[in-house]
Amino acid sequence: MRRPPATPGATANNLTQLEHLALDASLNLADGHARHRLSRTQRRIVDQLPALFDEAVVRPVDELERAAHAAFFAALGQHSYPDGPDQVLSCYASSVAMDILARALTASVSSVALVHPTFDNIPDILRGFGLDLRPVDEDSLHHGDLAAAVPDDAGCLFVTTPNNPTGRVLAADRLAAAARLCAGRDMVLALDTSFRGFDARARYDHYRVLTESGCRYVVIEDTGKLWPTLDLKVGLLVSAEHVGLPIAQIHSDILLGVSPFILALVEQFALDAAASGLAELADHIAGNRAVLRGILADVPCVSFPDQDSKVSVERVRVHGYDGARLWEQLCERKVYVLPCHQFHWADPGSGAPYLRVALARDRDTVAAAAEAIRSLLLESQPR
Ligand code: EGV
Repeated sequence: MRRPPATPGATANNLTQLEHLALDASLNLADGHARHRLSRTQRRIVDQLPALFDEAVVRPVDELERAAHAAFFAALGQHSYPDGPDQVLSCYASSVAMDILARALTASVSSVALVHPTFDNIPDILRGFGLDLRPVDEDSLHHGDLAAAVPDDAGCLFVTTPNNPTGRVLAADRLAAAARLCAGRDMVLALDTSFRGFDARARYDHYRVLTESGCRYVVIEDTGKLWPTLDLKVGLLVSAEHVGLPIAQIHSDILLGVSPFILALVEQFALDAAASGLAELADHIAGNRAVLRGILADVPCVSFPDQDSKVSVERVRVHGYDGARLWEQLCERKVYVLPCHQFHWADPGSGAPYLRVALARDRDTVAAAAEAIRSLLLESQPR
């Protein structure tokens, strides 16, 4: 069931509730899920679904799961991923992996240092299990003294990389520094890498860096943002052998395993991604980003703060406007994007001047939404 947004503003709802409102709209640029047309080679996989189903019936589940994991990690450059017992756990979605991680953390951790801003379901899930949150400004992860930026009473540092919505990628040397810091303080280092498929700079071998540091790491990987498979997807919960958290136990409380059919589908899409799919996807997203920026280029109050971003969402800065008010006005015109207050989970006001526009859509959808945003901005006054 869809719940209408609470009045007066959009800030009373979480981002997913706002995404829900948009699900059946033709101009749905709200959620970060992949909703563009299948590529030619992806279409060929979908044409083979009955055969894939039959294969999933007979192939041993353990073998299917290993094959899906191997194909996925290879496509994303994660060659040193751990393959010991329970080190890669498949989940229905990355949010389920997040939920399991949060619950596992409560066994020994009371506060989490979390990147700010980031998608709101991460702080919401962590808080939901009673964890205290300490914001770590995104900039301070990338430059300057990391030890000073990460509160030393936190038991876990959590970083989304590439970040959602900014697209910022933690470089290898900064990941190594974070991993060393966490190893030295015996903190858990947790990463959400759901958007790494969009950005080659996020595809260096993270597991090599993490393993070399000796830190207790957890990584949440995701197929859900990458491929337009109607939310047939898996989230992977990956952890160091010595992570010291009851992750496998809690995973087994929640599920026995994901569907072997979906694992078989993930294997095929990952093989396609490695062959040509990631490059095609990057081109498609870059083209959509150029269309959005081009159509809004001459609107005086608009700028694009994430110049380097390659991920499938784009922030639009609307100088002098309130993003929540614009979001409402766009909803009235049946154009759905996201306001950004909720991404700024520790300081919602700092998200006010931004909208987030999803780019994993067909080109004409992005163009039509961009035209609607342009018209609205040109005819209305800043607040
Ligand atoms: C994004 C949807 C959940 C989430 C969307 C997302 N919300 N899982 N509560 O998948 O960027 O739109 O991450």
